[in-house]
Amino acid sequence: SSTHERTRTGMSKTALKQDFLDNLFYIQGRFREVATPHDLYMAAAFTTRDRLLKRWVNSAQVFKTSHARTVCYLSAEYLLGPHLACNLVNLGITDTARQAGAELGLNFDAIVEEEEEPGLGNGGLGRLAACFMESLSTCQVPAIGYGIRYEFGIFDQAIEDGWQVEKTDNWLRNGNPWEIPRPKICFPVGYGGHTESYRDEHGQMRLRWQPAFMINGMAYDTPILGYGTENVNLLRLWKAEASESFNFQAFNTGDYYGAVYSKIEAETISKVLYPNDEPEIGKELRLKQQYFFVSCSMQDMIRLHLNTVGPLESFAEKFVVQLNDTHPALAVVELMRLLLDDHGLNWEQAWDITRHTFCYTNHTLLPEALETWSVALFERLLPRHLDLIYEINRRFLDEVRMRFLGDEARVWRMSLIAEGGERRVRMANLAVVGSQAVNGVAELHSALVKATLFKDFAELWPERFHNVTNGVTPRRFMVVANPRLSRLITQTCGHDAWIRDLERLRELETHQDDAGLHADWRAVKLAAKQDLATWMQQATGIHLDPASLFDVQAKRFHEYKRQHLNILHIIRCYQRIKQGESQNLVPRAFIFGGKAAPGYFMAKLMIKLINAVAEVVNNDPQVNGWMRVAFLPNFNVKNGQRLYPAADLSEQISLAGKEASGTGNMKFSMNGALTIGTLDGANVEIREAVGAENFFLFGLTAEAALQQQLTGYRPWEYYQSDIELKSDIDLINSGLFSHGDTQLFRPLTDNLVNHDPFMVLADYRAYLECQQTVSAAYQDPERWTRMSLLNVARIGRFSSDRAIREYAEHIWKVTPNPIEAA
Ligand code: 26M
Repeated sequence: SSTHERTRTGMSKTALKQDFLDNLFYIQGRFREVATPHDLYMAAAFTTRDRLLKRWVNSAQVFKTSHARTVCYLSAEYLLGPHLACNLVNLGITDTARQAGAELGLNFDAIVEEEEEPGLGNGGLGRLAACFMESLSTCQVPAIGYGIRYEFGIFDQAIEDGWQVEKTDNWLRNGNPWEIPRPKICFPVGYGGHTESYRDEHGQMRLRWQPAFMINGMAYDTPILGYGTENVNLLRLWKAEASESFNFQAFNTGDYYGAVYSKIEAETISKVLYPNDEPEIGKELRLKQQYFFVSCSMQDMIRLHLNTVGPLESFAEKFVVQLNDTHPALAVVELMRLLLDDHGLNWEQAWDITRHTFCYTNHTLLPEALETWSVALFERLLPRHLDLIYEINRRFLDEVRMRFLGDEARVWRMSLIAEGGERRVRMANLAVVGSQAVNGVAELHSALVKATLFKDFAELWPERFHNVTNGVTPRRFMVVANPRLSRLITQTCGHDAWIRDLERLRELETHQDDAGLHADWRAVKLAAKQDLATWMQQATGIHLDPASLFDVQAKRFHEYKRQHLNILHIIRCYQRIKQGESQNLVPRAFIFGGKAAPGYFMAKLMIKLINAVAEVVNNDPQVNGWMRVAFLPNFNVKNGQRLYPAADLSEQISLAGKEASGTGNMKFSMNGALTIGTLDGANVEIREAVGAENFFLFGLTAEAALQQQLTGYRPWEYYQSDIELKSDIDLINSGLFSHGDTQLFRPLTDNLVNHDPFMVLADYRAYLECQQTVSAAYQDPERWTRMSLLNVARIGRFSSDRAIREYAEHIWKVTPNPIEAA
């Protein structure tokens, strides 16, 4: 009861109301009558944060004394999305907070809507890190997430004249109530300079690095609470700052303005997130960023270890470090440097610890996406690390030579340094050599990792390779994004245990033919579509009919994801309707969302084409009863949460073998969308889980695609022989969608006809035919509803809780560490 509750931590409605008003007054300096929507949001956020902090301090105290083995997740990206609604769900006080708000005369949804999301990631890889942090806490695994506190996250996308325009994401402008600055948790990070030898106190010759300049990394901590647990883990993001002593005294005596300039220069290191699919940009600053956060994180772990456990010999028992792609792979070298140069261990000791500390996840096989750094850049920026890489490589290649006598071609392929042409450091090889476990993110992807990218390594160390299929958190993507569906599921199952144990959704199967449930299920979907239509109308002015089939493709723009295959189908529908062949169609709303890397011309042209086709289609009264095309601007976590619940059909149409996993596919399916997809990434496993009869499959297999590429793929033959395909491409070239400009989309159409690296034309016919089976299925609402219901009932495996449990058991060897309420 409220009278016994302490202020700031009480969970009753009375306590929430009182503390909300207190926070409004003492933190925002406002009272109800003059508070802005932002003031109200801040007061709600602080009221929620207070409850988190109590659990956090409690968790920290327990972990400190229990010496629990701790997972450190190293990721250059965390695409967190808004915190408030998810934290309320995980605290279990959403309804109480809503009532408290109502009694204060506040609009709860408007307050939640006010939050500006931290978009510190590009797409799948960054969002996966965020889902994993939430599931680590839910699964009660002690963990720290380390990353960069970018001042500007992923750009905001505006659409002007159909083109993508990038706007800076100034997410910190109004303050961030979820982070706690830790000015005293601060580490020096060096760059440049040279390596020198010296004699230590025992007369031993040793090496050390004399950097040319130093900066500091300061910690900003965000608490991450699990669902229905008392466990709170830590997300620790580093901000770059000038190191005062270095710049102001040693170098810039008397040069005040020079000192200020070097301060600005230091701070640029954590200034902005880079797009991951930009061909060649800001190379040097990106390497500086990677080293910056890796160095701070490893120093922090060593500090924690010395403060709690003690001797560094046991470092790998206390910590296991997961490398989220190769962006943090320098951590392998940095830990070696710290152990050797700063803590006096010998090579064998240091390498043994290092090798047992790291694990590495690969997220893509695309050759253009594999990170390499020129040796020259490395030498200039990180000379000591380059020396260490050479020594790691020398010892490693000796091992290869011993195993495969006389196979010098293999040695070349496996070397950490690519030779011939400009010499480059291969970060993926470094990550594999420095890790005890390597994993792909879906079964197909993990198999391809072993068979192609890391074939030589899998032959040398077969036991090192694993699969852990990705997952997503049902708290954000079901409970928060789709409260209506969540309520219906809870009602139908008679419990809400599915939220923590997603396999229990299977209990819905017993109701698969329940007509009442079917009607409710359709009503829930319709309401979500109405919400999206309302939002779309005000965001774009485009009217969507909630009765039509919502056909959605939302993901980063990339040729391999084949948004242009989807556009060709739209153009085909348009032509069929114009020609009076609408008999097999159903009314559809084609909805797109996604950002293109600012320097990726072809991806930006795809966005322009969608908007160009939309303009013609949406203004043609002859087809408007049948189709609409809409581009939802600025697809991010928040907008994703509007989109997933409203989708009937989820487009997962990448060329087989190219999408490592995909996670949007899981989010759509969890919300009752059916998938049209290729046998790529996690689609394969989703189809197995939900049943082939509840999944619209089309297209080449990864094997067939590879085979056809090897024997010579000739896209123009498809173009010449399929008259509908030819007419769709010709219609683009006719200028119909570009006010008569016949050249605008030429780079795209020429590429398709002449090169088509992702085999759009090879899969065109199969895709159209599959879309016809979709339309037919949609015309039978009972059947469609049953399929939708079975998708949800059988999607439990794709919870990120399951993924985290697999990492914990097979890769990290950690066990849950439940925290008791304080
Ligand atoms: C780089 C340069 C030019 C073109 C493309 C790239 C590029 C492509 C992919 C760079 C990085 C890429 O991968 C990073 C990434 O985000 N991978 C995604 O990781 C998700 C989580 O595991 C998976 O679900 C996605 O399938 C995978 O694409």
